[in-house]
Amino acid sequence: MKPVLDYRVYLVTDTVYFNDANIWNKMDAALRGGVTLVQYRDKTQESRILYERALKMKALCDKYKVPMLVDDRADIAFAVGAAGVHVGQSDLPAEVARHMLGADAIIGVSAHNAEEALAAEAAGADYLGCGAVYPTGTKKDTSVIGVEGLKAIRAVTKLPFVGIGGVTLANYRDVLNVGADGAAIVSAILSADDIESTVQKFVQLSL
Ligand code: 3NM
Repeated sequence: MKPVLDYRVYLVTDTVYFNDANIWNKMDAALRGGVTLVQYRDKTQESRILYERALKMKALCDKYKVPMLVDDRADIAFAVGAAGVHVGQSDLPAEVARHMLGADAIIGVSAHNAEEALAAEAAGADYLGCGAVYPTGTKKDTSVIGVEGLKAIRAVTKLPFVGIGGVTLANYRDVLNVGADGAAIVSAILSADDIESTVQKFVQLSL
């Protein structure tokens, strides 16, 4: 059966954080704090390293019973038994990821506007990642769509979607208030001084 995911506080990783030997303690703190979903996203590594890190991340997520998705790489998602994959507009098409991972896999698709949201829905996406909501230093090749952009996507689809890009404790409620089911967050969690309590605050705000 396809799992029902909780998109509220969706932690996404970035390659730079894996340069820090402390990354696994940071992930553990985020999971202890209550992140509801994790995406292993690591753009610039060779497949063997991706596989080994994804396997380690999956074991950690399993300890907290939190589902894990893999960015871009359906093969790595399959190899480690992840819940699914998240694909961007220049990654494998959603239909192909679905064919590779099966009916019960979660397939997330990045959508920057209503047209991409409708195309993703037609392709069988389970949820959408929409952004960048706010300016972000974590991903260079994106542009800001604002909460207005999220509203336009909410107007055309009933699929669950998360806002991504520049989401912090200060603006998280604004993202939920325009109808997003949650937010996907990198730096506001992984760069926080106290990761566990920061995640607890996001969770509190989501209630
Ligand atoms: N995708 P932070 S923005 C991975 O716009 C990613 O599609 C984006 O990082 C998009 O929470 C982004 O540190 C990075 O701003 C989000």
